[in-house]
Amino acid sequence: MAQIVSEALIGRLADWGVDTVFGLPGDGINGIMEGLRRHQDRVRFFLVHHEEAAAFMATGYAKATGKLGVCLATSGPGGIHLLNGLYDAKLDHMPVLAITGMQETSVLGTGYQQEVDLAKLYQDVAEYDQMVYNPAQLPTIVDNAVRNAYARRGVSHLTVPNDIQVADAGADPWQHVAPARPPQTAPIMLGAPGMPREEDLGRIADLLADGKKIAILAGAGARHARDELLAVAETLAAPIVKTLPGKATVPDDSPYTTGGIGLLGTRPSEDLMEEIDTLLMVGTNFPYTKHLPAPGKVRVAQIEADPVRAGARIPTEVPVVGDAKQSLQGLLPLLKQRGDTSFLEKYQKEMAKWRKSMTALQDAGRDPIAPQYLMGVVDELAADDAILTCDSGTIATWAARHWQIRGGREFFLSGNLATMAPGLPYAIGIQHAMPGRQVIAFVGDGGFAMLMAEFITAIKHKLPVKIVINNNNALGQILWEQMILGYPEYGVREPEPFADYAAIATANGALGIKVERPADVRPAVQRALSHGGPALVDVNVNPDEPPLPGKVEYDQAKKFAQAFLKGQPRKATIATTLFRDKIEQLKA
Ligand SMILES: Cc1ncc(C[n+]2csc(CCOP(=O)(O)OP(=O)(O)O)c2C)c(N)n1
Ligand SMILES: [Mg+2]
Repeated sequence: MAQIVSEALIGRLADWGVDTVFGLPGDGINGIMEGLRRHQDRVRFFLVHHEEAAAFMATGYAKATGKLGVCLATSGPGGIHLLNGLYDAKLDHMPVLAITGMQETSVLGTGYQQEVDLAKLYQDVAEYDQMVYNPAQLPTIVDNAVRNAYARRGVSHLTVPNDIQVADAGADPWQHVAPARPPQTAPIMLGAPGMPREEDLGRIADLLADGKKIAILAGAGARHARDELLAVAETLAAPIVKTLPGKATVPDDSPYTTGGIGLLGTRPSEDLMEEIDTLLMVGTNFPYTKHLPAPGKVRVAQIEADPVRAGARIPTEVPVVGDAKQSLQGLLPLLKQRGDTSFLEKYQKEMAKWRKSMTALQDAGRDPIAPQYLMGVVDELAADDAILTCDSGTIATWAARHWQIRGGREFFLSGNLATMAPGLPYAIGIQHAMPGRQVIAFVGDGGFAMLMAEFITAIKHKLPVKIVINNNNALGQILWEQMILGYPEYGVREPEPFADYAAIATANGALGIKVERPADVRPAVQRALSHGGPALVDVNVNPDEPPLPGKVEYDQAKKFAQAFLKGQPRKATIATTLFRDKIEQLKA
């Protein structure tokens, strides 16, 4: 049997080490499906229910493994569905390849059924965006797409017309007019060197030597540099602040961290940012600049892998281009050990207080169930190397504060796109890549409902993911945002009764548990975590529990009060919850 183009395409992906393609077939990719069928011993086709989820799975897979994630969708609607997941990859700098189908070349431009110019549509999302016009472009075009995704840490897109998909591989139908041979490359690439220039490291060391009150801000780009971060923090006696995507950089109980930053961060981190004179940023492009020191107030050094982003966020005296781990390794011998640890100790004391006040909110006695308690129970019962995925919403605040990184634990969410719904598909993509790990998705009812068919995907693929739904019957995050803006909430609560998502699990042969009473939370989570297959715990929580910032500004409190005056519904229950939170924290 002669090799077809799609076979060459999939074979080349296998040569690059691709083992899985997440996708959903259609008449625009039947040829590519045949390529996958012929290579099924090398590359697994992973069937999903929605292409958006396929793109999230590929992104989650890339986030957890560091390897290229690949997703596949048909022409027109399928390609359109991929986009949100692809933007998640783009904004969080993950190597992902999207393959789409295209109408056959003879009808292009005629308004044929499902004709959407996907190369044009993907122009903004993709670093490398190419239609295949001629079988002779293969497999070089695959090499270029993969190399671009890795090197530029982003999305590559290949769209292949139907007729080309099934053409003979290597066919070259036209007369050549260019002074070039048909392209031929190899499936190899070498990443950029990670060690910065000696003199750049020296400049950071000098800047840090002058600092009296130093903080380190660590992001997702420093996830592989835990030992080095801790060693630098110890040497400088400087606390480490973590961005949310960088939560797993160092353990939450480390004496060297003040935890998160921003709206869902900790109060000590906020205070620290106000007090420091020197900031060392490592592997982060933290976008919420209001939570960083005002421009000119501190001296800044930044270690960043991408020259485009080094020094791009706040005025930076010493931008250094390099890999976080290697750069810190190179920097360490240049640093002098600090004798005076009083600054660090001050924040260690603040953190001890903060931790107590957070634990106080994990109150088992609250009815309705406190979301902090739910997250606290998951945290307590999960394995030391569990992977938690999360959605955008109040859940991100509960996870940021009550999911503790320890041991080999990991944490993944949509950091920069902050989209709803990736938690479940991330968990599936990651569980597929790491069958031995405990993978838990902590998601909102809103985010879960968007892509809930993928729980059926997990059941069908026999993936033992654990889903915990923080069901507040609302788009909770937005409710609080509206109030902080000074307006009463509008259009953010679902009509009662609360939906029963556990029933979907049970009806399809998985473990599903609906929890409505505080006393049932612990046994339910315990049962789900020890269950051998996929499990879903759907917990009705208090819909009136506000995710307050670590440090409430006067203006925020004023706006909150204004919303109350303008007719905020459920004022009484919200006020009671707030009051109880305060009392618990004071008692602690
Ligand atoms: C695709 C998408 N639509 C809308 C938003 C705006 N948004 C952010 S969080 C949120 C609420 C999410 O609700 P849910 O998943 O139930 O979580 P909760 O905040 O209630 O914990 C919304 C609507 C978004 N980030 N992404
Ligand atoms: Mg909700």
